[in-house]
Amino acid sequence: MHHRTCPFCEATCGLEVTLDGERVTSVRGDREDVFSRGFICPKAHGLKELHEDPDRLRPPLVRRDGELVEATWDEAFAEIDRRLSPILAAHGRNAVAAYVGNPSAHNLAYLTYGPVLLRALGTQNVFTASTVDQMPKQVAAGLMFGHLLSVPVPDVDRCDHLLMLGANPLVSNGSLLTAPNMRGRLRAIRERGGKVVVVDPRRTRTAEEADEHHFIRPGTDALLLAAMACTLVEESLVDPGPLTEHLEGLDEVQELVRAYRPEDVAPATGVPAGEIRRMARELAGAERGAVYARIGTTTQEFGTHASWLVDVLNVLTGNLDREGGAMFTLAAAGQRNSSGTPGGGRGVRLGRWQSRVRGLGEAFGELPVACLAEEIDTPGDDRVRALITVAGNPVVSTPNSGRLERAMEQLDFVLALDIYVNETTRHADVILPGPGPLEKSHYDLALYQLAARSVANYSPALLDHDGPAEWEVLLRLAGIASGQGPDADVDAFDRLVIETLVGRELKDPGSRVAGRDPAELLEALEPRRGPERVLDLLLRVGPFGDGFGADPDGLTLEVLERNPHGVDLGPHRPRIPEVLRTASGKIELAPEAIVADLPRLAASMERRPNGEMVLIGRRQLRSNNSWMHNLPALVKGKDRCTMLLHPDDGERLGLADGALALVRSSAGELEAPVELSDEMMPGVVSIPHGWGHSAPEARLSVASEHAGVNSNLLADDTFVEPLSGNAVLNGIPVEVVPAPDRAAAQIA
Ligand SMILES: Nc1nc2c(c(=O)[nH]1)N[C@H]1C(S)=C(S)[C@@H](COP(=O)(O)OP(=O)(O)OC[C@H]3O[C@@H](n4cnc5c(=O)[nH]c(N)nc54)[C@H](O)[C@@H]3O)O[C@H]1N2
Ligand SMILES: Nc1nc2c(c(=O)[nH]1)N[C@H]1C(S)=C(S)[C@@H](COP(=O)(O)OP(=O)(O)OC[C@H]3O[C@@H](n4cnc5c(=O)[nH]c(N)nc54)[C@H](O)[C@@H]3O)O[C@H]1N2
Ligand code: SF4
Ligand SMILES: [Mo]
Repeated sequence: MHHRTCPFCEATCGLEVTLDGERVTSVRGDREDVFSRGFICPKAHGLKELHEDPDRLRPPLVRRDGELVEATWDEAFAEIDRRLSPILAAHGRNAVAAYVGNPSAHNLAYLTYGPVLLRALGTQNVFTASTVDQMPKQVAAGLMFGHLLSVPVPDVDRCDHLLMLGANPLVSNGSLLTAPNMRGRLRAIRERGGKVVVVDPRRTRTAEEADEHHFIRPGTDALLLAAMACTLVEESLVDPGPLTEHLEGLDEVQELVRAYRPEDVAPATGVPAGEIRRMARELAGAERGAVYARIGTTTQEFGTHASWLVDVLNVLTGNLDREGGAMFTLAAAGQRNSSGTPGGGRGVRLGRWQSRVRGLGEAFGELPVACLAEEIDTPGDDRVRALITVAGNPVVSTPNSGRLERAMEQLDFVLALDIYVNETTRHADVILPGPGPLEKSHYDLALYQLAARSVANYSPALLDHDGPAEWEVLLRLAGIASGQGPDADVDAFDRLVIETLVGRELKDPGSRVAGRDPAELLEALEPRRGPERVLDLLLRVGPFGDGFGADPDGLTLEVLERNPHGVDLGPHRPRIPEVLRTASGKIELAPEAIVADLPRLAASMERRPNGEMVLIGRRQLRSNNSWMHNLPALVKGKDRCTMLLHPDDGERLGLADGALALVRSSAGELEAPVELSDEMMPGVVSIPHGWGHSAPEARLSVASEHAGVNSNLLADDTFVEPLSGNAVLNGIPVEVVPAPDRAAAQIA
């Protein structure tokens, strides 16, 4: 019996895995896990199938005579050096783009050593899944609190009023909110007399579980939230309490939101004014309330405004940074918003460079992925000629997939760090697979920074991996990228990495080990190597750590090794003002960049539904973005890639249940089977993302049997949210008609 953390989503559930040799005989929830207490979802069983999947790559693949064929690791690295180095030499660093995908955020090796590769590449063309996801929230948090990871999370276990917009945690299992078993946690709110309110254009499972659900027109959350804030101001319900002395711009923000009266936003949002006012009053009246919003509010036209207003409401109602409200987390390791001097800083700087073609601004070291295709297919000396993907499937996951698909053909070299030949990696010249899920260690370095409590749980690798570890692969690639050839001395490189991290820590005036002797710390970390050595360092200098001897009872990696069910470090405590890193040392309630873009939001108040349909996405319990559809247990049953539509719309558009619809947008078109359901708001259709597995040459024997269509053929790469560069994936105007009848067309 082995205990480990599930690596598939943000919930970090504890699993109990039994093995018979190399074979997995069972996967169950770990009842003793300090955080998940036995909860799991159906994807946990995917662990067994992923471990066993014959399509999962083991040795590297290298393209020879047009075919991807198996190669040794040394051959693969030699090929990368042969192909990549000349491109860097002839065309410069920006000729190589990197795309880092979602599983990287769940991968200890990628989190710790991925940045080493990116630094060695030295390219400004860094793209990640963040700009098809949460970037607006990070921009808003950065501007308000001074750090991109100062994203408040709802204190779900202590709040008595939770307002959720654009989130479906009963299916997604929570996002920017690590909290396993959200169904149980939401029920507990209701059982203690509290209230759960959901705002979503679809009556989701989460909405069904709530006390109250409001349909909203996609893309109008910022208007709704502003109108709630307006209500607080008009009805003298603003009460930030002890936060007041830490606020900058309180008067200004109150003045600004007055322009969004509930009566004026109601027609655009579809939420009646009386309901908006009541929602505001109830939030203000709650003892411990929190507003929480997720991807439906970030992957849309006013994502940064919505993200900002969520926390404006949390502040105006006095719920930010208080127990049961929206709180700042404190993770055991690598808490990114805790370095530097507490209580102030330099704030964030956005737009330090621009994308070549469209001039979109950088945010936190990356460019909007909506630009990737045009950076490749727009001629110019400095165009992108090579692409490295790290656990990402941009051909399915990013907007205007059709264009990116064609652009991939124009690349001189593609390297993929991936475990499948799929829609993206089929274009690769070299694929470097990683170990299977049981062949590597796990620690949720990123997600614990967004958890509902402070928790730490480490899982060692259970089985040996035939090949180099992921961190060694990254260091060898970093060696190639920095011109040292394919055979970098990994040990020496790793030594440099840890020395750099130790050095940086010792120089940080806020660090617990500031000024200590580096040799002493390095000695104490022996004999660990790689991510384990980095993790041990981060734990020990972290807020619960042993401080390298300062607190003998504190955390070290060894303590976690002795506690396979994890260590619970307690609920959150208020962190203001210490957590702030803004130049003013205050919470910036009216950041200049956001305020400057308000006229765009105000203008949207005049919009009215005009009979045009809009497209949104949806997540499904047995999917995980684009890549778990090759696991039989997760795709069995009837096909799920359907277009949901309200029956009244079906009747109006001549679409019966099960009929095939043709859906067109400014970017492309596709056909999908119709599923009529009154869970949809009239005027809105929903197609899940992550499908479309019919690409030639992909090696997905199971997924190709349940191919579905790729909804991102409809997302327009030119439709981005201006403040963050995030793609608009929800609220896409579409035309929906019955698909032409092919049989009839053939006869005629
Ligand atoms: N229309 C629409 N589009 C969306 C979204 C939406 O809601 N609607 N959601 C967006 C969001 S939130 C996200 S996060 C993105 C996700 O976008 P991506 O990160 O680009 O896509 P994934 O589907 O997560 O693909 C993960 C890739 O990693 C590989 N992989 C899995 N495990 C491992 C591993 O252990 N090692 C390695 N090396 N590779 C591995 C898989 O084979 C796959 O190729 O999609 C976005 N796209
Ligand atoms: N089973 C499963 N779990 C997952 C994933 C998965 O693919 N499958 N993906 C993981 C990833 S990468 C992420 S980022 C998280 C995301 O986690 P969540 O944000 O909880 O994701 P969704 O389930 O897509 O919920 C988004 C909701 O927003 C609604 N929505 C769409 N447009 C709007 C709008 O304009 N306004 C409002 N108010 N609502 C809108 C949709 O109807 C949907 O119910 O999930 C993670 N967990
Ligand atoms: S909810 Fe997420 S972490 Fe938990 S078992 Fe399911 S996929 Fe794994
Ligand atoms: Mo995501």
